[in-house]
Amino acid sequence: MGFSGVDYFGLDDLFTHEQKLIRNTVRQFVDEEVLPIIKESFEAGHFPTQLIPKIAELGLLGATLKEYGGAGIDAIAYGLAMQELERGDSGIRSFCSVQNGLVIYPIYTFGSPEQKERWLPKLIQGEAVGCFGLTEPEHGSDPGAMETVAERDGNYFILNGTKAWITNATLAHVAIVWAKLDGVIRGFLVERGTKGFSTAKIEHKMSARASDTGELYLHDCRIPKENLLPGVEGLKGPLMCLNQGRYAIAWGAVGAAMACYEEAVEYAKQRVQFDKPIASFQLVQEKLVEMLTEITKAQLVCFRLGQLKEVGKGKPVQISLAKRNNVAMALHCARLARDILGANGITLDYQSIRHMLNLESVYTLEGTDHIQTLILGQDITGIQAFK
Ligand code: TGC
Ligand code: FAD
Repeated sequence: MGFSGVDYFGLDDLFTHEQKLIRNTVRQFVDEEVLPIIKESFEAGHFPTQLIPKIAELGLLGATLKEYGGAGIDAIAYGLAMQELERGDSGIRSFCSVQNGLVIYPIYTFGSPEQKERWLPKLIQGEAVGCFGLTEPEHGSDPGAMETVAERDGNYFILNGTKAWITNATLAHVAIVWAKLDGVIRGFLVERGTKGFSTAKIEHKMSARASDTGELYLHDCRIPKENLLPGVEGLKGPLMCLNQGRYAIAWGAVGAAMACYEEAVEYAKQRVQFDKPIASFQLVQEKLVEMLTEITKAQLVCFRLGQLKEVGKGKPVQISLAKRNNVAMALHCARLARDILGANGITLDYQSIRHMLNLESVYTLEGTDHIQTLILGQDITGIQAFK
């Protein structure tokens, strides 16, 4: 039987017919196409590339765009789709939300007409994959200190630097590379095959194993001057992209938590100890109540955030609150579920440990839990505590 959802507060009554249709379609895709293969992908440490055409066919790439072949769905429908994808695995949501928020979004928002024509249709149809190079080996939470540089050379730019921990790195046909030009952060489109540009997979990860994570190397990499994203200067360019990515993660984390909750409830009802299902013990019930309560609160945060985003009123600080709360919530739920499953909970025959391990990455990426905390602290007090 497929996943029937977790909806304790009747949120389904608030979703439109179209939002539910999209959610249910992605839910079915995850049940039929992701869950049967994800254990092998995770164990092998490979992103299941065979899913890319199907993800594109579902309209999940460029999903909120109305142009260039995008499906033009609303912010809540998009959030629900991310929720369902991450119910399958964080790696599937990552693939999709990086392609959308960190590649299609900056090309659409900051790109030239020629850049849009060249890349958006292919990225939306899943014929091309993109990645987003902001983090460097020595600069993660503080990307403003990046060392990657671009220099002008006639009709070209020469790029030098290294980007680390980049999702979709080795799959990507095009990388959005953020680098300093005359000391100012700018975005550049670097195409695979360009001399001086190479990528390598990061091996031995114990988290996000079904996601492609790698490094980008730029060594005297010469790109045409037309590959500069003309529409933005400064750190606000990549940070605007991160608003999109963090929004997707806030919803995705709910999906991961739902998967763990469902698994824990089913397991607790059938697992017998001391001649009783473990679900009959108060300590186990308390954990299930904690999970359901936290999932419900996170769903309400997402729903309201989605409403605000749809009318252009979602503030970056509200997105930070949702990312921070929902990822910590999901990690907590995954650990509780893993505990309820006892020893069985440490095997990949169940989902909770996979989600738990993935969520350790999600806690760090797109701005760590601390960074989201300090973004909110600054908003509350007016005092910046990063530096
Ligand atoms: P700060 O001086 O605060 O800001 C620089 C400029 O940016 C503006 N700004 C924003 N604009 C849009 N959206 C936001 N959320 C913004 N936050 C700030 C700001 O107004 C300013 O504009 P202007 O015009 O005055 O220049 O910058 P700071 O250097 O003090 O840094 C602030 C801080 C620490 C919050 C920021 O650097 C940060 O968020 N750090 C975390 C880095 C991060 O999140 N990296 C993620 C990399 S990508 C990734 O992880 C993908 S994972 C794949 C997956 O999703 O699975
Ligand atoms: P650091 O910044 O070194 O932080 C280490 C610790 O110090 C953390 O606990 C942090 O919260 C804390 N800390 C740092 N500064 C402060 C402070 N001022 N106050 C309090 N605590 C602080 N990046 C990309 O650009 N593109 C991608 O596609 C991408 N995908 C990723 C995929 C995965 C699976 C992972 C794990 C990471 C990915 N990242 C990507 C990188 C990610 O964004 C960074 O890991 C993240 O921003 C944190 O940077 P860091 O790992 O260098 O940690």
